[in-house]
Amino acid sequence: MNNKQHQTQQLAERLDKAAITATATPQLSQDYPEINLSQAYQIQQASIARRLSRKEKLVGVKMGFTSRAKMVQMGVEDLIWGQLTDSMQLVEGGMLNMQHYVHPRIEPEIAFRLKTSLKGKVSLTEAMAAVDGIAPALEIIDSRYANFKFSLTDVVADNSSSSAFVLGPWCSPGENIANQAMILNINGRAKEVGSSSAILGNPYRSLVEAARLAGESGLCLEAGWTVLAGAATAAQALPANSHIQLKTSGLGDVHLYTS
Ligand code: OOG
Ligand code: MG
Repeated sequence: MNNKQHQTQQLAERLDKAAITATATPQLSQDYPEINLSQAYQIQQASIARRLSRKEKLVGVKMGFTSRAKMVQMGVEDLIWGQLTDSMQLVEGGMLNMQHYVHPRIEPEIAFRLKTSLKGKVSLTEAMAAVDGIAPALEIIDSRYANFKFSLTDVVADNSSSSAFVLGPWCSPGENIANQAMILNINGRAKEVGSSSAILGNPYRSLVEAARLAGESGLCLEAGWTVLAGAATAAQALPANSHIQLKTSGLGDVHLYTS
């Protein structure tokens, strides 16, 4: 193992431990300004390998910064992606234990379920043909960095803040997803109101980008996987002892409780 590979493993361990212990860690870019995007994805990959060695299973990928609202909120302009494992999935209407997270936030999203694999450059039509279900989804993001502040390489190394997700009922992909109203309610109050069209104009475009970006790292989106298209609005801080609901105009709702 050369020095860079050793550093990649060490930083993956640092981020993995920060996640497991729900303790914030300083931004990697402050200590190691030389880390580039390619090494950041290698750190992400190494942190996922640690999860897989603990018997977690890869179940999909998530896209980030696919809406203007998210780019503006976090000050990052590039599309990013991260990986989802089975242990991150919560049951619909389930309870999230806030003590397992540093400073979790909640996002209103759309999820795709794939019936066939997608790798590399695919057309919009090919991406649509690979989907056998679409669902409203809540993503819980939790940056492992202090104050939820990071650079592009920091957030990529940190698996794009992935921490948990909840899927609502699967609908047929024939439903119109390009112009769904998305209302994020916290304790019965609308905290974010947006449209699925905020996600790259059409959430299916996010699936095209997911296949392309994962393909650049040699990863194929597999049949049966879930792909989260990215938040349609800015994220909201997740309060304790609360009821969270995403209401959509035509895809149904998804719920979560926090302790
Ligand atoms: C990065 C993850 C962004 C989304 O839906 O845009 C993301 C972050 O904001 O911490 O999940
Ligand atoms: Mg998200």
